[in-house]
Amino acid sequence: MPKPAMQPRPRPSSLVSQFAREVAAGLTKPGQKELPSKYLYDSVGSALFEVICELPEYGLTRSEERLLQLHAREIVDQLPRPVVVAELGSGTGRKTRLLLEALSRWQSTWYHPIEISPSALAVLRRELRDINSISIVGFEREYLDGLREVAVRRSPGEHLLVLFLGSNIGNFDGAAGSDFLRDLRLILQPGDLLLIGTDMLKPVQTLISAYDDPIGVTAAFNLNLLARINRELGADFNLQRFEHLAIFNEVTHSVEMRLRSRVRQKVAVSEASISVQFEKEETIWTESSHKYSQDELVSLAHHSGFRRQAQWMDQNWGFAENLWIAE
Ligand code: AVI
Repeated sequence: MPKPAMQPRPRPSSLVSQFAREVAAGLTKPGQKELPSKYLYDSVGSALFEVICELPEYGLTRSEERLLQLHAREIVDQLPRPVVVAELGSGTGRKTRLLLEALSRWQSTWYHPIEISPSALAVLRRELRDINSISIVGFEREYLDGLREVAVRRSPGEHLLVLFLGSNIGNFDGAAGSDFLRDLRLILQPGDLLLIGTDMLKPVQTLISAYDDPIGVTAAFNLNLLARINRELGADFNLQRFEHLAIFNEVTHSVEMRLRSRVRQKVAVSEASISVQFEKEETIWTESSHKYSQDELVSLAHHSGFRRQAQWMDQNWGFAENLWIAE
């Protein structure tokens, strides 16, 4: 496979205007107002998310790390060789390191993080560069665009392992999660693998504490989205007039983060050329975090064109690492 040093993203005409368009669409939508959760992660939001992962109430990240600490070797033993690794959304690389170190014991490996944020890619390259026999080439792309590039560049006989850790799949709303996995599967060849982390259903109070922590880090993470719109799109959200809310939706099995207006108010977003009326207690839906059951995982794999090869479960928190093979 030809190995470029770095694959920067082709710049769309204006990223700001895409942000402005999506904010305008979400805030002027009839009925429930919404903002896309991908915009939670500017540099402040990403830093706050790192803190969330350390909170005692948010067990998800530690749970997955425990699983990989315990089972990375077993996971690697299940893989065909030679294998190229692509990762959707890279995080800090702490969990990925566990897998790459196990892999590096039996082959030299190309590792391709796919990530929209150039700074996150740079951090990852720095964090993982000391692992023996691992060559890192990042792709500054949307997930599936990046994966397509990795897939076309592989050499004949090379298998692909896609990492999609951290239950990031749970942040796709409703059917979008399985649609995404089906699209992902279409990029792969039979026998390629997907290692996908999923947070499992658990008692509602545990979930609410995880998404509405007592020291307010998650609240800051959520409110930062409004602050970001102020900074980047010249809006005049008064953050004191909104509050963070985490609710469990019993129908969709998702924790929903919302921002609730404390008062009746009007907000202008100058770059989006809109002025939005909020009623007292009206909410903006900012993120859904789906929680899975075992049955659901079986049918999700099946409907997206995979077969479950293995699963490792952390019973302590309730998190599953699933290895699926493309059929
Ligand atoms: C990134 N994602 C899997 C996190 C989650 O748990 O859904 C984002 C998050 N939102 C609030 N806390 C954490």
